This record gives sequence, C-alpha cells and structure tokens, in this order.
Amino acid sequence: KASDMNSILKYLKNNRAASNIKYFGKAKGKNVFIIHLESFQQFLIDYKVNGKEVTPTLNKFYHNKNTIGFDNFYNQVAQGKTSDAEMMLENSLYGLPQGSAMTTYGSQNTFQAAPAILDQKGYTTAAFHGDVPSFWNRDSTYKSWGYEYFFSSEYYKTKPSYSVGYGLKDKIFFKDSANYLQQLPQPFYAKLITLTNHYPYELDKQNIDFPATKTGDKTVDPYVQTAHYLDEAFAEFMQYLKKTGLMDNSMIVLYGDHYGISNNHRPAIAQLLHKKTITSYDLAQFQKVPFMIYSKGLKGGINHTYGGEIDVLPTLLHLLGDNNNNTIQFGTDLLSKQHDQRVAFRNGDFVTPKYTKVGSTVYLTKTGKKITPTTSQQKEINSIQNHITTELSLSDRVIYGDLLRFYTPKGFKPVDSKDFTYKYTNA
Ligand code: GP9
Ligand code: MN
Repeated sequence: KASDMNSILKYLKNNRAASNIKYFGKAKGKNVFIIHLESFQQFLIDYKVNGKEVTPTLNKFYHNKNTIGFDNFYNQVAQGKTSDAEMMLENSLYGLPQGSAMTTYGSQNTFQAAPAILDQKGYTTAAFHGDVPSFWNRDSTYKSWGYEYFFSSEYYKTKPSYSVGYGLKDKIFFKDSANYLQQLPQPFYAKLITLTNHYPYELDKQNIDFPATKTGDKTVDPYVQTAHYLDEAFAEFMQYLKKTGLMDNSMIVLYGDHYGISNNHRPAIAQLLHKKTITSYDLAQFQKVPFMIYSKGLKGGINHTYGGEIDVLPTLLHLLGDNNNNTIQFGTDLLSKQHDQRVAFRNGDFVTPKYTKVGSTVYLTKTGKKITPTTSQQKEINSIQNHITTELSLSDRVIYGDLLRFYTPKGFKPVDSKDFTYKYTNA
C-alpha cells in the first residue's frame, strides 16, 4: 500500500546522517570504478604465507595515502550471496532473509539505484562480468537499476582455456574489459565483478604463482592462491588505469562481497588466524571484508568506523557531492559524524563498537570476552536489537511491497527498464 511508505519515510528521516564537510564532494565529477573482489575477506589484507604477502598490490592500494581503508567493515549477505552484496551496495536496501532479492524482485520492482541516480547526473553507466547474463537475474535487474550497458560473458571472446569455474579468468576479464571502458563517454560509473576467487578456488597450473596454505583442509588451502591471482589481475588493471590517466580522474572503490571460507571450517580458520580455538565471536569478526576508496587528493588512512555493505551508497554519493537527502536508503555515510555504527547481520545478529551479539550470546567487541549482561547493559543491548530488527523489516517491506513505486525522490526520474536491451550490436 502507498501508505506503508509513510512509516518508512518517517523512520529514515530520523536516521539520516549529514555529510561531512571534510569529504563532501571530494570526488565530484570523477569517473567511478566499483571493483567487486569475489569472496575476498579482510583478513587477507597484509596477510602472509611463508613470509610472503598474499596480495601485495591490494595491500599497497589499501595503505596508499589517497585511500581510505576501512578495517571494521562487514559483509551483510545471506543466501543471495553476491546478489545480496550488489543489492546493498547499489540500493542501500538489505537482501532478503531467504533467497535472492535480485532473482525474485529484480525484474518487476521499482528501484532508485546508483546507476540510475548517476545516469541522471550525466554519467555513463556500465556493469562488467565474465559469467552468463542471466546469473542472479542480472540482465533483468540491471535494467531496473538503470544500467545502460551490461558487458556479460557474451561480450567477451571465450575459449575453454580462458575460463575457470563460473567464467572468465580475472586477468582476461580485466584486460578485455578495458576495450569497452575505452569507449565509454566520461564521466562513467563502471562496476567490474571478478570471479576467479570463488569456491572451489580452482586455477590452471600455469597461473598458480603462490603456495597453498597447509591447514590440511582441502576446501580452504587453495583460497590464498586464487586471492593472489586476483591481486595480480588487479595489478595489471592498475597499470592500465595509470597508463590511461584514469587513475587520476577516477574514484576507485574496492570491496569484498562475502566470506570465502565458511563457518564450517573452524579448525582451518583457527590455524589461519594462529588461534587455538575459534568462538562465535571470532566467526562474526571473520565476516569483515575490504572496503577501500581511492581518489587522488583524498585524505586517506585506515578508518576504524564500524559499518557494512548497506552504508556504501550514501558514502559514495556524499563523496560525489550529492546531498542525498530524500532517497530511500537504509545505510548511512561511513564518513559522517552521525554515521550509525550498529552493523546488522541478516539473521538479526549484530556488531557494534561495544557489543557483538551472536544468537543469544553477547561478547565485548574490543576483547572478544563473553559477558553476562548487567541490567543496564541488557537495556542497551535490547535497544540495539530493537533497532536492528526494525531496520531489517522495514527494508524488507520496501522490497516485498515494491514500495518505491509509490515514492519518487525530488529530481529523480523513474527508470523505464524497456529503455535497455543489452544487445551486442558492435560485432
Ligand atoms: C556468478 C558470481 C557468483 O556470476 O557472481 O556468485 P556467488 O556464488 O558468489 O553468489
Ligand atoms: Mn560472491
């Protein structure tokens, strides 16, 4: 019902975070790259195997003086995995408690997604991915989100040796994507979704350039090898960005979508983290993924703010100089002084700078110590829980009820997905 929108608008009005004058508009007018690091966890950053960094290029990028690198940023996906991450990143709406919102609602729902917002500010918008267009219903969903171009596997030259697992190997993917990027009118918003660092972390012999870990868990041990390959692929892409000057006139955003090593591998995780045992607290903290924003001239550094994938869109819009005052977005700008540091997991668990709650157990976030809450702590925890539950259910109501069709932010033109075909005409 149209009236359902009112309670959501009211809730969001009370939960807005104003932009931070130190960062607002600092990347205005620049191209935007969103680089999706498949199954990439934060623990890999600066991680070493046999004294060698797994991802030297990403590490350097993370520590670059013009990069803001977040070290308390969590993935918040559920069953929709990659698609949940995409939904949060580009809409600031949560994925659903079950299934994938892109699959179930991507075709028919109304969205006010990043590509549509930026298209209306004069950006060219394009998504790149080396898998078939129908995976996670991307071909349809991207039209609802306003993507002008979707370069899926159909747009890339393929040979059996070019692919592994779900699709194109990352090095070939980045190299061939450059041919299309070259032709996009600037400024553009380009999202590149990598693939090789995906379970089961397979790679052909000639591309293996790093030792596997030795936990003895066959699912876990090759993870660092494909992560290293992804790092090399990114290094090659950076060379291209530097050579073409894109490095200087773009904001480059990197993020990991979700875990690569699932909770079913506790003994191996313990070995990787050099711990005796792994608690539920450790597993919650293991859900951290990278989030980095590079833009030449930006004041970088490691930022310890707690946040997650839901917060990306408001953060980026402020950096691009968009006040973003009346959109339906559930996250808040990570760089805002009013940013909300209560991070929701999709099952209702949460992390805040003070508490980490898993099931009915509460830990102190700083130390990992399990607590029996005092009366006043319990009050605080209940109020966080109440907030988390409300936020998740309001976001779900937007998607289940297709509520965005009843509300168009001022200055925004609704997307007509029929405007897009993604037919390859350039052959
Ligand atoms: C497939 C890829 C993988 O195209 O994005 O999705 P995931 O299995 O990680 O959800
Ligand atoms: Mn994924």
